[in-house]
Amino acid sequence: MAETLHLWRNARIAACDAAMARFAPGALLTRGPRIEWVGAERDLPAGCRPDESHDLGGAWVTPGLIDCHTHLVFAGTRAGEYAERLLGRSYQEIARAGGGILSSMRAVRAASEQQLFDESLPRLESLLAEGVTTVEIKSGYGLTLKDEAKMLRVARSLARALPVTVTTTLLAAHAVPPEYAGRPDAYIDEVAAEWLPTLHSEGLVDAVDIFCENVGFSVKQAEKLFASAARLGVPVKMHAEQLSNLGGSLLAARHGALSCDHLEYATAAEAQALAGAGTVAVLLPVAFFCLAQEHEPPVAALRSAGTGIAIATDCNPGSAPGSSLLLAMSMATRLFGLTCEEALAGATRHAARALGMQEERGTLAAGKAADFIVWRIGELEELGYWSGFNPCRSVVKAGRLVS
Ligand code: DI6
Ligand code: FE
Repeated sequence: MAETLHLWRNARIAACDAAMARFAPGALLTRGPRIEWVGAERDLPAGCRPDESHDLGGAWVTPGLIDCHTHLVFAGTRAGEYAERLLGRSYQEIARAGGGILSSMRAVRAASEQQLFDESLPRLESLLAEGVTTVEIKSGYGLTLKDEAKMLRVARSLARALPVTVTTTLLAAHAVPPEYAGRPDAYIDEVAAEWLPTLHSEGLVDAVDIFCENVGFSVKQAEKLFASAARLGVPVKMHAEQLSNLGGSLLAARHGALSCDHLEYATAAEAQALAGAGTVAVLLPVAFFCLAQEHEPPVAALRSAGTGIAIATDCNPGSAPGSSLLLAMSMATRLFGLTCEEALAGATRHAARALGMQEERGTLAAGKAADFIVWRIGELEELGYWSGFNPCRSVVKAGRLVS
């Protein structure tokens, strides 16, 4: 049976493509889960006979937002550590004393798969409610083969529970687990040689990531992991230059990583290298804010190098306890100096590239997924302006109105 043709008309459309094209009044034609046509209403294909027509009343429409960096599957919170940080203890001090990521690890290991799912679901619901239709979810709090698999399976089940596309990233290289204390090289060898191939063969891994940092792993260790990923054809990503500069981003560029994330301490030369490799710079302003960081990412250098800049929540219990991409976009404008338009492109087109999904998502164009959002806003710049208010009116996921 032919799939139903839907016309969504009388909209102000922000395609979020490279030209940031706008159509007003604009229209979209969708057939099943795909966009068939998008443009100005007066250019609608002659003789088009939609099965259903929806008048959007002049509302703004953008692609479904994409949160390309989250750790949203976790158990418990680290509110106690936050209180300590407010009193002056640093994130690194807490990590070195066995708290931080290892404290979330203990909570995740102790949680059943169902508990982990139940605790994580509201965070994904919160993203969906504000127009996020694609989310990347990392593991990294299990730190055993069994518990990393548990986290990744929960990420997959969340995708079945809600109308959100989920991509999974193996971040076993997040911290050295107690079983390998003092032996980070042995741990990376195990992850590279055993865990990654096993979890990949189970269909649980869409990409691999590593926390390259003075409290995380070295560039050399990252290289080992990336070599294993390359053998399996798994794309790589990297947390780099967040708290210090180890030069991980240069390795990420050499390996053609999908994205390099954080980058507060990155240099202009590193921005250039990322641009040359087509690696997206993912900025995470909520973590910057919650860690009270002062060293800003080199936005001017990224811009002039032409590096794609994506914005994500980094939703995690330690450095970014929150689940609002709209807030992250607003923080990206105020804290990092992005324009509202750059923040919107960062949560759509560039975020899609950071996940290797640019052929299917991130812009409104014929052939792409019919994921789009109808907003209750008067000006497009309100996306990037509201700081703790959600103007999402409706979500269309794969051609279906889901909220
Ligand atoms: N960088 C981050 O911002 C998160 N992980 C990472 O590598 C923080 C994770 C945490 O503190 O739980
Ligand atoms: Fe992160």
